[in-house]
Amino acid sequence: MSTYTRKLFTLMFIREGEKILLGYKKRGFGQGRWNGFGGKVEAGETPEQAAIRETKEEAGVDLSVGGVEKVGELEFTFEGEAVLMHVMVYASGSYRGTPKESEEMRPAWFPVSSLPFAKMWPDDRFWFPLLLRGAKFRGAFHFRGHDEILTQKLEEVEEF
Ligand code: 6OG
Repeated sequence: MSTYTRKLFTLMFIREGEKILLGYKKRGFGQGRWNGFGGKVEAGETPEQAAIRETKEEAGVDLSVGGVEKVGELEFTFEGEAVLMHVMVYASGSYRGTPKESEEMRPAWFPVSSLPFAKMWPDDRFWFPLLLRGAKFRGAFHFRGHDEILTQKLEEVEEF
C-alpha cells in the first residue's frame, strides 16, 4: 500500500441556464485544457473561500453574494507520484461581473449540450453528466500520464 500526501484543491462551475462557464488553461497544470476555475486551498481559508477567491482571480467574477454549493469531491492520483489531489467541486448559479481573461485562464461560455470533452481532462466526461443534472458525487481516478485513466470509481451521494 502506498501513502499519499493529500493536497486540497477547488474547482468551480458557473451555470447560467443552458450554458456553463469554462476556462482555457493557458499555463501550468492542465495547460491547453478547458476546465472549471480553481486551485490550491491556502492555509487559513476554507475550501469554499478558496473556490470563490480562485474564480475571482482567474475569471474576474464575484461569487461572494449569490452563494455557492459543494457538489462533488474528486481524488486524482498519478502513477509514480506521491501526491493525491483532493478536489472540492462547487457550482454557482449566480455571479457578479463579466468574465474576463486572466494570465491563467481564458473564459468562455459553452452550451451544456456541446462541451469540448476532447479538450478537457479525460475524467470529466464521466462525472459531468452528474454535475449537469444537479446530482452530488464522489469519484477517484488514477492516471498514467495525463491522458490515460487506469482505474476509476464514481458514485452519486445524497449530500456532503
Ligand atoms: P492549479 O494548478 O491551477 O490547480 N484539476 C482537475 N480538474 C479536472 N477536471 N480533472 C482533473 O483530472 C484535474 N486535476 C486537477 C483542480 C489545478 C486545478 O486543476 C484541477 C484545480 O482547479 C486529473 O492551481
